[in-house]
Amino acid sequence: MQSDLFLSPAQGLKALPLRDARVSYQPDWLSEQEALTLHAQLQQSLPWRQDTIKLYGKSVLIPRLQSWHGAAHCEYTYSGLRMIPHPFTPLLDSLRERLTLELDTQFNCVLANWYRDGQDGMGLHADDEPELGPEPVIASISLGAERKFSFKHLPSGERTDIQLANGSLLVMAGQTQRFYHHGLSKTRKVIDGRINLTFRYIAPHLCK
Ligand SMILES: O=C(O)CCC(=O)C(=O)O
Ligand SMILES: [Mn+2]
Repeated sequence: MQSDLFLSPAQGLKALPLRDARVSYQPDWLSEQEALTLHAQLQQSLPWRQDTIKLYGKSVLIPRLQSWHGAAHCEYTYSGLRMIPHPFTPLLDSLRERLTLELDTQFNCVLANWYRDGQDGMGLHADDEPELGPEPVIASISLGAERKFSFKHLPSGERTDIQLANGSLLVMAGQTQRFYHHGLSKTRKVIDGRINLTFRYIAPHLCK
């Protein structure tokens, strides 16, 4: 059983009023300066790659750069892309340790996304790959430019938008991935970069 501790207001996380979901948010998990420093360090040090996916038979570059880190068994298939993990770097590991302590939840992999400006984004999707298990806890840290993050409630089509601040933490848990899609829409208004880290747990026994 995953703990409910991460919803504790004492830690600064506040539950968002989304039905059928468990989502909580803290705008200032890191200070603005810490977050900008981390953004610069990660931008320089991670082995970023820009993958291509097939769309209607054509190869297209995905609109962001990515870097996948985790335990050796954490191979991850995402939009048809098979990703082999790089090891955790000391920086990523220190964030993982803090999240584990504060959320009382284990994480063994992290997807880093670098959106170079507002023209980069991520389409609506659910993080519902079988290797994440039925009710994954996903801890998402935002560094750099503030961007609009959207939830779409699948049964009703209702959309809820939230601005993800520099230094913020968003936690999705419970049935969120079953009842919602989420994504980061593109915008001409944002010219600065943003790095997002989504920490996850892949159970060894659920790997193919
Ligand atoms: O950049 C974000 O805030 C979202 C990233 C995301 O949904 C993902 O990596 O699956
Ligand atoms: Mn996602």
